[in-house]
Amino acid sequence: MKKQLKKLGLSIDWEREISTCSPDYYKHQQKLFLEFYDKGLVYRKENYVNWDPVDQTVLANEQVIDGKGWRSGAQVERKKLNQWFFNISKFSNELLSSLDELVSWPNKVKIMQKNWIGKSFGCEINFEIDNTKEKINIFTTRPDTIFGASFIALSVDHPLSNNYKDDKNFQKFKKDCDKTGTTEEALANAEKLGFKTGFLVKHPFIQEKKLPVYFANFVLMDYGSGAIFGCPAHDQRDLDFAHEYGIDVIPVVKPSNVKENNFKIGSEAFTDDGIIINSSFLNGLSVEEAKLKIITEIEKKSIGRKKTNYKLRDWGISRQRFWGCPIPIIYREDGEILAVEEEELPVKLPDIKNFGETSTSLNDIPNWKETVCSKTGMKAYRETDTFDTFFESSWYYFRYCNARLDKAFEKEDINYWLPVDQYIGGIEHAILHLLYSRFFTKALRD
Ligand code: ANZ
Repeated sequence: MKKQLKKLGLSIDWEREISTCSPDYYKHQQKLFLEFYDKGLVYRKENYVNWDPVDQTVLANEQVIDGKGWRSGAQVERKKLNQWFFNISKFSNELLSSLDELVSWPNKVKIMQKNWIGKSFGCEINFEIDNTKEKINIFTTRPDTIFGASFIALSVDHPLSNNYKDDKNFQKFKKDCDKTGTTEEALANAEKLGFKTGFLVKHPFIQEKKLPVYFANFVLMDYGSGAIFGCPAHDQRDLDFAHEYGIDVIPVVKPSNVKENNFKIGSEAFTDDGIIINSSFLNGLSVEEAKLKIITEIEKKSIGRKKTNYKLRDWGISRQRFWGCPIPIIYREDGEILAVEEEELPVKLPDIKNFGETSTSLNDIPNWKETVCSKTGMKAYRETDTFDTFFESSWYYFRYCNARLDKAFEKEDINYWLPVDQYIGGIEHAILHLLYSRFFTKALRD
């Protein structure tokens, strides 16, 4: 590539050339990671991932095509793995509001980022479980449809599932759900699966009315509270589910130009704006008016409150492959998880010929993996996952400002050269590289 660029006669200052795969570059990156770790911007969590059972690796959402791995064609599964995360969601609101300052950015990119961050206004409502003191907390953006609620649906990982730990039918149901993948799109398009619990909840505004509680495959645990009230007449997923399980469909919004008696819900939910019907004190209001009124009532009754949610998830940065930048963490035999001492950086990759032909995991190299804790002399092993390579591209523009500096970068150089005048890259970077790099700048500032 370099030869070709030279032949093209491009006027490039090769003094500033960097190689992100070289320890000269990634030693700074490992240090940055440890600084983020110190400041609480990095954490480790067990989380569901897209798992390709043939290639034995995690796949990003973009690498799952129609539920199958892009390389192997294998059915992707939901699997729980311990992963390292950057706390990018801490910056959701700032990443959204400061889009306005990016006056030279293409509108298309800004809109994509806005949608990806996905700010949702709505409210939380607590539903009381019948015959117990327990409550189920749900998140909704359509509290105006509360009188059309006909069931509650929970994620299979909702805490209430503990009641079904030993139930064989529930375990089988959960296994079936694992085959659906983890993306919102996959869940929306998948066949709707439910498991009926023995619980009923009380409707907060209709006396004596009780709603059945299901576990359902289309409810995500890591959005809102992992629980919803279903209003089949006005949400397509809820409607598909209701038809599958014989649940009531109660229309509570009608188009303004159609008479109430003539309005019927068939196989399509009505999701447009309209006039509220069948809803006691909300009747006759518009959707927006009804939202405000019902939230006031909910807050008055102390059964919930206004709530803003974001779609943006934390950035999972662990990859199960040998060729990335090693994550500078050790696991000590006494169970402690420790950052590698700064003097010991960089943690380099092992130099092994033909590596990757039989295994693609550092986990298979015992003499690299096994180490000792320099403080205590106790045995330890290294983190064998490597960083997502988007980490490298999250800060190269800082490094270009002074590419031979001992430390990662210097404020003075950055203030002189940045921001970037022109960026050339495909639209596929809109919600990846171009979002991660904005997060990075803000995190480094903090
Ligand atoms: C009742 C309702 C009635 C809803 C209706 C929609 C239409 P956004 O934020 O735009 O995605 N929801 C909430 N948490 C969920 C979860 N963890 N997994 C799956 N779905 C979830 O939309 C929020 C809506 O998505 C919420 O509003 C909830 O369904 C559902 F006529 O509540 B709604």
